[in-house]
Amino acid sequence: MNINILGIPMDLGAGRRGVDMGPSALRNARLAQRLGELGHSVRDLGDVPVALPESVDKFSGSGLDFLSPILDASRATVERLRALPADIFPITIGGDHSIAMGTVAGNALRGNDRGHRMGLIWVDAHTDFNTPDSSPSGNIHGMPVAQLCGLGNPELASLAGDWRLRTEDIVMIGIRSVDAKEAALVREHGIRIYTMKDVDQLGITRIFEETTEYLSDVERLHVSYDADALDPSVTPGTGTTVPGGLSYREGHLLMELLCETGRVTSMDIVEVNPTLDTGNKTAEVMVEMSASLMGLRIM
Ligand code: DIR
Ligand code: MN
Ligand code: MN
Ligand code: MN
Repeated sequence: MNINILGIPMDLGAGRRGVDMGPSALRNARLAQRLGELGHSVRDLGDVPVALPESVDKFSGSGLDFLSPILDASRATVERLRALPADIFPITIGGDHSIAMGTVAGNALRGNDRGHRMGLIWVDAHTDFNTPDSSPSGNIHGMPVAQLCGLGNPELASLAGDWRLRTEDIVMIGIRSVDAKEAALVREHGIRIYTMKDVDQLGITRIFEETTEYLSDVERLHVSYDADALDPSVTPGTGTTVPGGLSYREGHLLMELLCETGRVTSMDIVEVNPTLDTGNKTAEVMVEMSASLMGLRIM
């Protein structure tokens, strides 16, 4: 496969600094080399420019912290991705999870200006379905899925023009932290959610089977993998750890099973924060997760 890596060193959407170093940490953990060893042809496109918080006005947008520079970086992400040929598998590396507004929009528009029907597998401790009205933190990294569905801020909602992610084309796995008003929103919009209770009770294999069946009609399939989906003992280097997450093997198994379907067309790795890490452990684990999705086999 032809894989393109695109870095988005964004920490404007998160409450803690340092997640902008995620792309460097993942490159340092030999992301491109690891995927190359699996037989892929890998190209690193470098980084999308993202403003430094020190260099911009935090309150320049309408009511949301760092709205203007997040819009700029998201628009640049959309343009980079939509220009890629259809046979490329993009791996976008963050950066906080606000980058997914641009990555999902850009991948949806790739090869189709009106936008493909896109399935989204959101692997995360959080549902990231806040709107500016529901969010207790005001951090945009807690809002990307709602924004992609057209809720919330109108400028963030129209990164792909009129294209919208359909609420019935989303599956979330690993969930264990949802804000009160956010919970009402995900229920109202009927988002398919597998909490950690479901992971314990059903197991990853059953969840995978239900997920692929549920998303059987989509044209493209994007996996957005937040490092905090995994248990903090596995990925300590991330800004909003929540105990009781996916085990190392559960994280891998999900990627291995998704790989076997041959249906996944793009991926994000987000929320790797080396300033909170033990060595470069979290980046190393996330590189292995992406290798599993891209064909790594034990034997
Ligand atoms: C929280 C945290 N729900 C918020 N979200 C995070 O700020 O909206 N998502 N950390 O990954
Ligand atoms: Mn997230
Ligand atoms: Mn999260
Ligand atoms: Mn369906």
